[in-house]
Amino acid sequence: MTLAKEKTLADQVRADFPILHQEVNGKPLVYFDNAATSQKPLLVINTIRDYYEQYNSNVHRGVHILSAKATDAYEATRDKLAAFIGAASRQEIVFTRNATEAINLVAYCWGMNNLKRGDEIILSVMEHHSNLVPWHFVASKTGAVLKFVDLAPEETFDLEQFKKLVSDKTKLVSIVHVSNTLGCINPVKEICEIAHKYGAKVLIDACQSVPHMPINVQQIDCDWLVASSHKMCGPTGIGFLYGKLELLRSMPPFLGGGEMIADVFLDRSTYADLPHKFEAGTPAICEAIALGAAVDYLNSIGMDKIYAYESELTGYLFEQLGQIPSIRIYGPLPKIAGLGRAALAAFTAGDIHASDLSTLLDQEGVAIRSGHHCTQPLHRHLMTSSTARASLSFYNTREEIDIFIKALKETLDFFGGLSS
Ligand code: 7TS
Repeated sequence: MTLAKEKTLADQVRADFPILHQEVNGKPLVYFDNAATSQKPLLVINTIRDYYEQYNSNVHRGVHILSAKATDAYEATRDKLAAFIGAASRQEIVFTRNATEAINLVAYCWGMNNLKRGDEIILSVMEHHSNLVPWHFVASKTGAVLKFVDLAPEETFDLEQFKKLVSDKTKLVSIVHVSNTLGCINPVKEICEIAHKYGAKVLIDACQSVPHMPINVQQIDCDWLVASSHKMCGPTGIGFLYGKLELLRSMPPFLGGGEMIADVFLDRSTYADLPHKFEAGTPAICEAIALGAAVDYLNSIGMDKIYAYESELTGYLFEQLGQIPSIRIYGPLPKIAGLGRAALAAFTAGDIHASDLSTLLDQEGVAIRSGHHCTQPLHRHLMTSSTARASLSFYNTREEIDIFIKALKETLDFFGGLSS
């Protein structure tokens, strides 16, 4: 008896992603740039079309039916997000433009108001520029001092060094959950526990974790958490900030204008309750509603299932890349990562420039990213100016990894036989 090949998760979902079914440079597209942005399923695309065709309207202001419908759908996403990340209250979810804006919101509304000369902010060397530059602003304005957690020998977050760095002077720890370059999954629960012993607040940059694994903010016990819709099957132009209720209450508004007020007089104003206090002006209504559809879509698959499938793909990717001797992958190997490893590999091959690798792979229909991936300090630390990065999602397949590896080997051979 021959058993039919079992359908993988990717086999089950690929039809939901129209963009994947095209040729690029005459070759079937292999989209391996998911850490930069994910592709969008039909449910999200149709939600956007339905909104503009059927109920485009401003929110929170009209009593007419279209406005009521738009408001309900917009606010429903807040409930969906709160449930998706395990928040205690829908008021703890603030819509922002993206994760970058969410970090800036915390930097301006909390950092600028609560930090003073000599206070310490702990970041790590693997942070995305979005989780560095806002703290540069805060440090230069308040006199707070930035401290950095290094890499452990396996190129993971050095928890032991963090334990030595944290002290009564530490007021904030702002750390990435999954590095977009190293792929390591950082021990955020432990980081929060340690930081809280010293009374420090913790912000988690969950851009690369929320789309790929189950997240529960109450279990992690972080004070804030940020993510971007466009990396989690939703549209661009919207992201969110989670913050503990009392903490958000204690923070002054970010931007002033309509939507965020209770009463306005000529010379002063009072502010709306959470979360509207932080959502000035007409928001990204359609984008928020479509983000709700993205959450529905991810839930319909199940984040456990997504994580398990992507972990299996990661194992295969590493097995295949590991057979090419000239490839140096940054970050931990999947089996020694402890907490696991995200489905991405940033790598170099001898002294071939990463952008040459990505350009030649593009000729074969394989989309990867090259550059510093907005982690320039990390690249400096690793003593390379750029890396090539293949980043996977649950709709990618082993067959696509085979195409990528074949194209990569051919590219390396083109540059002088570095494939074996
Ligand atoms: N934090 C991390 C860990 C990220 O990976 C990114 C985007 C951001 C923050 C910023 O997200 P945004 O939506 O506010 O721009 N990372 C990448 C990347 O790896 N390639 O392109 C964007």
